[in-house]
Amino acid sequence: MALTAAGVGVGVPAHADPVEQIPDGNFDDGVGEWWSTGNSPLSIVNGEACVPVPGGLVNPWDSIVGRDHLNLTAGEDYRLTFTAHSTVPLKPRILVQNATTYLESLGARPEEPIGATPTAYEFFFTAQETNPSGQFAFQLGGDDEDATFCFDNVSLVGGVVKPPYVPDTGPRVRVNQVGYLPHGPKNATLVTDRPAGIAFELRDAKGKVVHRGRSKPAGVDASSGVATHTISFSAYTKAGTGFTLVADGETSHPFDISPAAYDKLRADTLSAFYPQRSGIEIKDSVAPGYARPAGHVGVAPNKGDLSVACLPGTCDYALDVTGGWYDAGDFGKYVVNGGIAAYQLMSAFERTKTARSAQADKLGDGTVRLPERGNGVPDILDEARWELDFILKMQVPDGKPLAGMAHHKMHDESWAGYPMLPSAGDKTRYLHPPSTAATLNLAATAAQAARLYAPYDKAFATRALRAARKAYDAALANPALYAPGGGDAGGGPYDDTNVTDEFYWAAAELYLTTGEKRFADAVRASPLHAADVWVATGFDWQQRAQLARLELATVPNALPDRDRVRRSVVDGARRYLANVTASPWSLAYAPPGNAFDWGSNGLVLNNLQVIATAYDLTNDMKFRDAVLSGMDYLLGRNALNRSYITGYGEVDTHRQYHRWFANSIDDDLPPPPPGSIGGGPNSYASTWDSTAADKLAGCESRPQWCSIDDAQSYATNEIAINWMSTLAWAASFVADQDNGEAAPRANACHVHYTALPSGTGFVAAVEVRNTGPATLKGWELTFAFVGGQRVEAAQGARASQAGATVTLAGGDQLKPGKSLLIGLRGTSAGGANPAPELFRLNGSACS
Ligand code: 9MR
Repeated sequence: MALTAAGVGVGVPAHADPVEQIPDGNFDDGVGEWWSTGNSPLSIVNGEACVPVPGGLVNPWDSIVGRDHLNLTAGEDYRLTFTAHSTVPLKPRILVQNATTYLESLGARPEEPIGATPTAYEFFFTAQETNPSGQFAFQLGGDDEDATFCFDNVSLVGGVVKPPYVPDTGPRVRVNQVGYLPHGPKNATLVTDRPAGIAFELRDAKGKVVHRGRSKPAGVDASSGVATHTISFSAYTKAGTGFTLVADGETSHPFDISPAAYDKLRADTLSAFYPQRSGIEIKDSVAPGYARPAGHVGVAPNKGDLSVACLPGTCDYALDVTGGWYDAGDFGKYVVNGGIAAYQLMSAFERTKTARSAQADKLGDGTVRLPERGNGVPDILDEARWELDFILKMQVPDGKPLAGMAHHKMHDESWAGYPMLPSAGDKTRYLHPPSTAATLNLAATAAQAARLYAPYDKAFATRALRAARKAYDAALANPALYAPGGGDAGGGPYDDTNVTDEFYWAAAELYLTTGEKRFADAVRASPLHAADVWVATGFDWQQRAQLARLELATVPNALPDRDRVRRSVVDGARRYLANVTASPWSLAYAPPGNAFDWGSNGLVLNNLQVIATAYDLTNDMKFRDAVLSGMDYLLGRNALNRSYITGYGEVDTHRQYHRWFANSIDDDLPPPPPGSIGGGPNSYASTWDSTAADKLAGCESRPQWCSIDDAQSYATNEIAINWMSTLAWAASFVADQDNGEAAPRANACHVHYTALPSGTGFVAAVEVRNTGPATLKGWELTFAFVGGQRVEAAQGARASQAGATVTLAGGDQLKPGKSLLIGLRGTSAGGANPAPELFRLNGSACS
């Protein structure tokens, strides 16, 4: 097994006399037993060994310098140390292996390239066999440029056990390393076991103290296992960059106080989906640095996805299932996880129609780096469409057994190599049998899509709704087809044996889109409709009842018990808010038994979505503040002092587990795109992946420590679409909060909207009252339709419509206390035609 550890630690001697295996490693007496390939002649320069490394070599082993005759003992622990530098940055392979069979006891690369500054390196490993013909080697080939590589003080000592992994957690003052909104909450955490509060200072970029206060002791919380104080500096509201907090002799990482703290994050997280796409060439012009050939479009060595057969013996057809997003760092595509991710992007968009603080223009066309930019469709919908088209392709065709159901997933027959570009995958891929859960994911997301895409692509909306209905009926006819659990070869199981929640969610989406009694009845008959769904574990790909509640609460509809539904969301949000308040880290997640699940970062964010929705429903600032504080945890205010979002924060996570963003393993590959997020702390990690087993064993008692920024740790550090989608939702919400000032109260106007069916369309009366103190000279009323409605004509206003958004304008004065009546004639897309609930008069929200 190869273990890497760059940088120098202190070995713990296990035997009195560690035996030096490389006595000629300091080159005091010349080259000794060292040898090198003919193209890299070894010479001694200033007491060091140096070799020229020609540029343009194909393989690492095309230039080697090494030493044979190491005497290794199986099972014994060794420490390898050396110093090295190079005229051109190089990441050589560092090997201790059998000189004949090449069985590796150590196979490592330095984490960062070896550059001009002589640097000390240290690696620990366990010998894989007893053999007197062990070999140490640097394999140096592969760079484009000629280099000179020099090294010295090579030592290989047996009987030295690797010291335990201790992450570098930096200063004990922990902040949101990205920033705080000027008028938002500003909290930090000080790691200290001092019994009483102590003084802290906020310093500006020049080091000047701009604010002072005292910390509050907060005890030892279960998630971190460390003693903390909390620090609040919300009273300071001036914008600036490069602030630091100083307390207990420690200075925090720098951060900003800025109204724009989250604008870039909103665009980056959404732009990170494009390089995750299957079935399309990724263009450098769209995503600089991420160009790669299309994956899985039938070009060798790929085998797929144009005609993918079922697992042998499970069906007699093959489907074109090209497109969609790869699930994570693997090449699999799974309907249930695609479903929650597509839902979350569509929900972030739909929120612009219903939430007062939402900024629709920030999610419009031209806001995200993707190839469809400029096509007149909001970019976030273009991105979600990439997945929706794939999900629809997973539906069993008419005339086949289980027609209308959705195949659970498709993936390679065994795990692909790591790292690897999608276009290089050479495994056979199979469709796995249909499942009720996947089918209901198709029904729910296709129904949601039908109403959201109707203003932009009627044909797609119609097709999506037809597929959704067919899927829902197929699921009713096959209500208990469960995907098998357990370790599948080549893909994750995403198994789920309770689909009552998926039924509830699918019925809710179908009801919201169609308004049909059948679906309203199904919603109200669901045992989950009145149940307490706000479990401490939070919602995820397996638990969806919460999505039904969030949707029924926020998307305009005529459900008789809608008020109760809304109250239930607020009740749930109170619970997650209580987590934020109780945690010295403002952590929104407090799972039962302190057991952090796989992808806890996603669960933190899902809980923040619930809290944010309560803010949208109530305008109660305590919910909004909890979301903003809740983001602190992900951006560095945590036990590891590390931001989980790539490219954000002083110390960010950037070595996530991912096959084609694995720059830390292969520098021909890019790092994860900015705005990426991996799973994060996972209490069970050390029983899953070997990096976690090696470095994180025992972390369960303080789960915030169960995470490592290592490209081998899939259990704690893998990027996945469902964690990206929840970050996208939350990033959009927090970016909407601008400088953090309380939203103006919606008391300047009141709108009453009533619609009646008429012929193939509807007529509506819109009464607008100016309830503010000022006379409006010229007015403009805007609102968005939930479905495919279109205004055909208006009386009493000039009407125009872009996408779903309607603008009604007039030149008359509108005096305080006076009303206007506008008549509308419109066409509905044939679905639900609920009254819009969010109106803005001259830009301000009405009540
Ligand atoms: O996030 C998933 C987690 O909830 C499951 O327990 C685990 C096992 O089914 O799988 C996780 O998802 C992985 C999926 O199975 C395969 N693609 C990568 C996903 C993230 O690690």
